[in-house]
Amino acid sequence: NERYNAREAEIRWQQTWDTQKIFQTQNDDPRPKYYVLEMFPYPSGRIHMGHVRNYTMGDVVARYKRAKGFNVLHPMGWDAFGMPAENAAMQNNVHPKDWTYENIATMRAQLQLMGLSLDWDREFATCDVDYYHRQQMLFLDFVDKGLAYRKNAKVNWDPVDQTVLANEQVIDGKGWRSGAEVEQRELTQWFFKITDFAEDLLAEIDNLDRWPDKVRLMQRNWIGKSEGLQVRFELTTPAINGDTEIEIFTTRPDTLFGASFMGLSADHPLTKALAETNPALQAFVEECHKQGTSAAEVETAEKIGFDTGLTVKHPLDPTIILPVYVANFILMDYGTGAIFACPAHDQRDLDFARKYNLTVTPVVLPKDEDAATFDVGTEAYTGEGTIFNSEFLDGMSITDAKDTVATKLETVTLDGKPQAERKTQYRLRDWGISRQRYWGCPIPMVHCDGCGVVAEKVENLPIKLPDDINFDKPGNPLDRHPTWRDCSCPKCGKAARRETDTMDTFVDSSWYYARFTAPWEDTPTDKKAVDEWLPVDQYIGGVEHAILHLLYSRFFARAMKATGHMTVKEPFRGLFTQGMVVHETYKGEDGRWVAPMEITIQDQDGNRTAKHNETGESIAIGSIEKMSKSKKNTVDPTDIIESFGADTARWFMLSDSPPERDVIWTEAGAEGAHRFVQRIWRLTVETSEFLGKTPLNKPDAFSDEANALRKLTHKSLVSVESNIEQLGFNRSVAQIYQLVNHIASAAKKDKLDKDPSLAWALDESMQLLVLMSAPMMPHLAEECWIQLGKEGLVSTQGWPKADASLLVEDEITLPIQINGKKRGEITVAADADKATIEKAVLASEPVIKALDGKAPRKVIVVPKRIVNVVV
Ligand code: ANZ
Ligand code: ZN
Repeated sequence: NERYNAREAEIRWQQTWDTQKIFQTQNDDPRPKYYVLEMFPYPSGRIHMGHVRNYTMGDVVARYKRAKGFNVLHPMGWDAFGMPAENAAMQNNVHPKDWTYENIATMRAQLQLMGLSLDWDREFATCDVDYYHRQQMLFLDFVDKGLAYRKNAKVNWDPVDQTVLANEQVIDGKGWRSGAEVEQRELTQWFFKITDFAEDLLAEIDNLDRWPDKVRLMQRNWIGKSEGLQVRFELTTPAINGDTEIEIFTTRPDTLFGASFMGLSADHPLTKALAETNPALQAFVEECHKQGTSAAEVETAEKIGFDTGLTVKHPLDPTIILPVYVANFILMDYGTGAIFACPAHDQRDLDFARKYNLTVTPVVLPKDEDAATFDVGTEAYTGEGTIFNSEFLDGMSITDAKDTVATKLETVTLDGKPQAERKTQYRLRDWGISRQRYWGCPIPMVHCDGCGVVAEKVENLPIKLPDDINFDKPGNPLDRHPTWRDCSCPKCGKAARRETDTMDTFVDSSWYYARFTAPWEDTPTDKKAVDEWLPVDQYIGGVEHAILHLLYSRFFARAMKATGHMTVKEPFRGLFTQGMVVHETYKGEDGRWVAPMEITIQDQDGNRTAKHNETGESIAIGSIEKMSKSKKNTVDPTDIIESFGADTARWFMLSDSPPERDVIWTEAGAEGAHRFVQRIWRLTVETSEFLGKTPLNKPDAFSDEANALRKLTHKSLVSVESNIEQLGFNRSVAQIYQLVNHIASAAKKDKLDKDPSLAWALDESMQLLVLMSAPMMPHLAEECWIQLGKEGLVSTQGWPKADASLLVEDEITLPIQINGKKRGEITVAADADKATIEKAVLASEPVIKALDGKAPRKVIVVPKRIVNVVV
């Protein structure tokens, strides 16, 4: 028996699919549409196993849906702008563009080896001028609608690299590359007005019922809606900087009587005004600015404060006077940048109060605590309870107290206005998209001395990135380019300068799914096509993109709707987040990481030891970790495809774990998958030899064995189908393993010679096996199809229909009870009548034993349920 040469066959089939263009999708097609999309890759250099897993899953869905009669859109592209290309340029003196397109070429070739049913005619990279040209058109439309705007914002500034850093690029307050202390600077930046959609983005999460719950929760938390009260506190001193009051935002007005101090952000206007005449405060503000800007950093930094000497009156009891501090844990861009602090019930306030010896008055009494003795200690109490120490609020629940305070302060007036106002706050901030980088989409705006900031004319687009740039100095090469910045003002025609900021790469990935629907269009979308295809029916990718990428895409859909580029506002109907690919780690005697390829593992009765292939040293087998270059525990997909073929890699990726969980890549597992590929091939060759290639006539009656084979086959078909529908690929795989075992036991020459009905059933089983495993192992399926003498390509066959008559269970198993206790089981025909069941039960072993020769007192048969014998 010749072995299946996967490599040879796979390349042959890939060529066939390609020349017949069977995965090319037309937009106007009467069939129902299905859009399946995997998160497109960043062209980092080579594909990794995570890509293999992601794209295999998408491909199974695409192939299956195609077989089910859908017009399937399954495109691929490249998320191609970003920092690594510039880093490569600086380190290896290669142009970011060359680096990127070379990586794309390598990775495209690697992906093509996987046999993915992609429409490569729709491929694009986000760094293609053609793509970013349309992104610039969108930007201008957003500016027009007020969805893109410019404002001052605090940024992390790296004084050595002379660049703005993203929050993730600041580590322990230092620039990730330069190691220099990062400064907070105010810079004018471009923003997208995502906050306009905060409520809608939040509300629509309820309808995303085909998204994982954890992702929906993360989206909700990120948007962070808080309902609270904005309250004005009157200063006891004359006006400062024209102000006679401080306005705060609180979500806990019920705790007002527990207030111990007021807190101002270091960037609060009042702080700024006071600092002008107070050098100590000025120094404190500068100290605060050394801290990172991210909320996480603010949260974890040690709480420090500065007593301004100012005091305010308590809004509910003017006899209570509170001191005003500037504190480092108060953000200027949330609420009003000022708070009242209630240390007993807020941890940050408590840490602060303990440090500066401020009063701590509990006002919420937990159930089972005594008002006289309750003390919060070092842990603020944030749970439920009854209000106490709070005058007229005493005895109320938190909810009632909140409402009572709000209602009361709404009616009190201060300076002719209500002292408080109910207010909804969102944590979500507008999206700052300015990057001082070269390798990104240029922002198509112009700075004119006469006219200010002016939008470039759409007919002057694209604003192309210059090719002749220098990375000899830190900072943005566009700023230093000798001529690129020069332009004429679109409004007055005088000499002007281009904006040199480029867009955050998250912008590029926020609408690529829409572009795929008509990537050839001169406009960003073809309205008809995009409305036809969107939403994406199944989106698949890593959970690391669960927040920003998805939120930005949801914003973009809404903004594109507002600017007339599409009608659908939720881009992804179904979302699936796959688990990671993990692998054992290995270390040499000197503690260095060693790659799986460098070692050989021996397994003696489960006791595994490893040796280095070259040095012979013994290798320590370590924990199982996410595949990463730093730990050397990666396996190169191309190596696997070269030794085993793509179908093996695909099959193994789907087989072991549920797709949402991590899958452990093991050499033994890959070999096992490969053996299974070979087994199917052997079975195909054998059955085709036994059966010949001429079609057999369907027999009028089937033997028991033939019937059993047919039943399992049709049951498997239904199970594989419903599991693919639910993305439970591992269950589909398990079902196919079971079916193949059964087929192998039937595919015996001696049996087939005697039983022509079994021969027909076997032929049917093989045919259905091939069709149902094709989404997972498409090349093998094509090869087997030919070997079985079938016509056409598997890839263009419809999904087979199971024979319903074979799906009904014709036998059922009933429990036997004797005097009400279960004593055994009996299997009878599903349609057996009471008399037949009773006869069979009385002849069964446990009943004979229990009766011991006597007659039963009573036999109760509940058909299809249970039999009870009373002795
Ligand atoms: C008094 C209070 C008492 C508060 C208490 C909490 C507990 P969320 O739920 O996240 O919206 N806060 C308001 N503005 C702030 C800012 N700019 N920087 C830092 N903290 C700020 O949080 C709202 C709560 O966070 C507000 O309610 C306020 O403290 C604080 F027992 O007011 B609270
Ligand atoms: Zn001008």
